[in-house]
Amino acid sequence: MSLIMKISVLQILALCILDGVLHCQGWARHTFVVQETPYARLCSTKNILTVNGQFPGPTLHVNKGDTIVVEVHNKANYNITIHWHGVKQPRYPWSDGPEYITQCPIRPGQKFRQKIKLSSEEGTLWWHAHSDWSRATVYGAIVIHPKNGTSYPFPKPHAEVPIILGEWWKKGITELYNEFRESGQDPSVSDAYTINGQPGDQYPCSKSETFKFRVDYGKTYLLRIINAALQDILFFGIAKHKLTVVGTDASYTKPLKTDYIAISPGQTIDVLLEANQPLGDHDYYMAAKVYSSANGVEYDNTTATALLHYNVGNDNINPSSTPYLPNLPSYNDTNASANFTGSLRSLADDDHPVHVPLNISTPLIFTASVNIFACASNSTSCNGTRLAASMNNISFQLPSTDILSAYYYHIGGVYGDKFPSVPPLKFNFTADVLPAYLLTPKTGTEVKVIEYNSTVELVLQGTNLAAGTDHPMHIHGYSFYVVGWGFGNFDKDKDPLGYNLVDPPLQNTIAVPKNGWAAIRFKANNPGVWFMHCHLERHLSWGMDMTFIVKNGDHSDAQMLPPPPDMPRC
Ligand SMILES: *[C@@H]1O[C@H](CO)[C@@H](O)[C@H](O)[C@H]1NC(C)=O
Ligand SMILES: *[C@@H]1O[C@H](CO)[C@@H](O)[C@H](O)[C@H]1NC(C)=O
Ligand SMILES: *[C@@H]1O[C@H](CO)[C@@H](O)[C@H](O)[C@H]1NC(C)=O
Ligand SMILES: *[C@@H]1O[C@H](CO)[C@@H](O)[C@H](O)[C@H]1NC(C)=O
Ligand SMILES: *[C@@H]1O[C@H](CO)[C@@H](O)[C@H](O)[C@H]1NC(C)=O
Ligand SMILES: *[C@@H]1O[C@H](CO)[C@@H](O)[C@H](O)[C@H]1NC(C)=O
Ligand SMILES: *[C@@H]1O[C@H](CO)[C@@H](O)[C@H](O)[C@H]1NC(C)=O
Ligand SMILES: *[C@@H]1O[C@H](CO)[C@@H](O)[C@H](O)[C@H]1NC(C)=O
Ligand SMILES: *[C@@H]1O[C@H](CO)[C@@H](O)[C@H](O)[C@H]1NC(C)=O
Ligand SMILES: *[C@@H]1O[C@H](CO)[C@@H](O)[C@H](O)[C@H]1NC(C)=O
Ligand SMILES: *[C@@H]1O[C@H](CO)[C@@H](O)[C@H](O)[C@H]1NC(C)=O
Ligand SMILES: *[C@@H]1O[C@H](CO)[C@@H](O)[C@H](O)[C@H]1NC(C)=O
Ligand SMILES: [Cu+2]
Repeated sequence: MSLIMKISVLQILALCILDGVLHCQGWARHTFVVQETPYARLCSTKNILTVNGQFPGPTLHVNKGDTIVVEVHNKANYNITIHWHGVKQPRYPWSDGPEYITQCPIRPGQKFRQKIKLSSEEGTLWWHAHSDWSRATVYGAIVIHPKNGTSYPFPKPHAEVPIILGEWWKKGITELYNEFRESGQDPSVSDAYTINGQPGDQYPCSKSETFKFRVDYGKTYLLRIINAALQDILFFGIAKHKLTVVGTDASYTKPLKTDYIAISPGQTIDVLLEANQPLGDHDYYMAAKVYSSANGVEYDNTTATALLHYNVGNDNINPSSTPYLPNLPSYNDTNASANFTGSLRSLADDDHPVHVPLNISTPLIFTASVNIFACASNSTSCNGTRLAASMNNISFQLPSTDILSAYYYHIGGVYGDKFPSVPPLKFNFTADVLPAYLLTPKTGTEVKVIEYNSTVELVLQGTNLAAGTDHPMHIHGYSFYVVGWGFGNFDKDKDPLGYNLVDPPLQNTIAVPKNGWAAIRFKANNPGVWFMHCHLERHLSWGMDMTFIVKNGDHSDAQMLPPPPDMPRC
């Protein structure tokens, strides 16, 4: 035991010596202190949960393939966990973070050393809290640089910046969450969207703090855009400037020139911005606003802005001039959202080959539905019915101890292994009118167990139960190829003929279009317990979730690594 410890210490030292300084690039250590911090926005101040007092939280800079260590200290009064969104954590689900799936919460006063194991990811990812709705303010960027000696598959930008989109409520997040839980209805809509934590000058008391990005005419910049909003897919654009998409979810794409992007909660999109507008006396707004497709569901119709400012010798912007605003699609423009998402293509060149599974061993079809339950009989605030959500008609219930330890230590009674491979009932999923008897799902904590190295095709089918809308589905532990999508019901005979098996985008989050479907493929070569869920926080809380258990392979390098000694306990 102590010999092993000594060897690993020596290995770490060796890496440090190779780097030539007392700073170990490959095994960098960070400390995240989760705490309550007062922040003023929209003319009032409230305490929010932050990491190290920063909002947005600190950016982690890593190189492709690194393993880093983050020691998370919980100095707040709430349970917390941290998830490294899009980091596959090969064979090591222990640090993945979703509460009661791979770990018990880090309780107030406790700490947890998390190991973040990067592998093939390169580009932009992010980290966020994964317990209740604390991710509303507990988030930050992960910037994954190319390995030393390699570079971007595009000319090196003059500079780069994370652009993190978020959502702000005047009331506290705990209050918002408790009201949502008690009412059984949709949550209150946000009071503002934010860009790097700032709503921008379309909102009161926000002008002086507006995020400002300064550029030189003629240069090209890399924007690493992250949607950290709780509840909404967003449109984003910059007035009079084209964006060239070059990556999504830490995987490069073929360059795609566009006036706007649609970005799902959970998703990241890297774009190049050419500062090519004639010098004038105006600034240009970059702006984010909602895409909300559910009929009759309220939405926040405000617009967050930041400024794109050209450095001119003597800063001759006329202070009374109004910056130009971008023209973004209308809040309900499903075509604009689906069309953008469907236009992404993997780079698929010699240095960035695609490995789409072609021989599928495990075909799966999961529906994603919004549902309705009767109120609990003892509820005083619930009015007749409450909203719920499900996949394959099971509304997922979080257990009270984590599924990963239950699996690893063979503890019974925590979860069942009966998650269905196909919808238990076939109906016209996207019909305009559906019978009421379909509306109420079952509840349960069911997992889908799959063999190591299975080749999985999963068709995610949206339904029009309760209210059809888009569902940004996110899977932990994997990236997947999006081989097809469409509106209406998936047709297993016709739709596969239209699949893109040549250069489909590699993502970890895919917006399943309103009353439509998306087909994804991945090879199940990462053993462990991996959560899959809608990244709209209200749908996640209502149960639009499930869990995969990917079994160990025969060889020792195809098996889960043992847990760290400081796993939090329930
Ligand atoms: C990266 O490579 C360069 C030479 O290509 C070398 O000078 C530098 O020390 C390397 N940095 C690290 C962190 O390995
Ligand atoms: C947003 O909605 C509010 C309330 O319905 C309305 O007063 C306002 O004009 C709307 N703003 C925009 C920009 O559509
Ligand atoms: C979008 O909303 C506008 C009014 O707000 C409505 O006129 C239009 O029909 C809607 N479009 C779709 C596709 O629902
Ligand atoms: C979306 O596209 C379909 C056909 O491609 C068209 O029928 C429909 O009117 C479009 N909707 C909007 C809101 O543009
Ligand atoms: C997006 O819309 C454009 C113009 O309407 C069309 O040419 C293109 O095929 C659409 N792309 C997708 C993926 O639907
Ligand atoms: C496809 O996979 C099955 C096992 O799942 C195997 O028996 C078969 O040989 C494979 N076919 C091809 C063409 O690789
Ligand atoms: C209602 O009853 C359930 C158990 O039946 C319990 O878990 C819950 O805390 C109760 N809620 C209230 C508001 O009393
Ligand atoms: C309760 O539901 C009824 C019928 O749907 C509705 O008329 C009433 O306004 C609701 N009350 C509250 C407090 O939401
Ligand atoms: C399913 O519902 C849609 C929308 O109402 C309708 O257009 C379609 O014809 C229906 N499909 C079947 C097979 O009934
Ligand atoms: C879901 O299961 C419940 C309980 O068995 C059933 O009443 C309902 O019709 C099912 N709904 C769907 C969409 O399968
Ligand atoms: C898993 O698949 C890879 C190739 O895709 C192969 O090299 C490896 O041997 C397989 N492992 C097992 C345990 O089947
Ligand atoms: C915090 O987590 C512990 C361990 O799971 C649990 O017993 C406790 O109820 C949680 N506290 C809150 C406020 O959720
Ligand atoms: Cu959803």
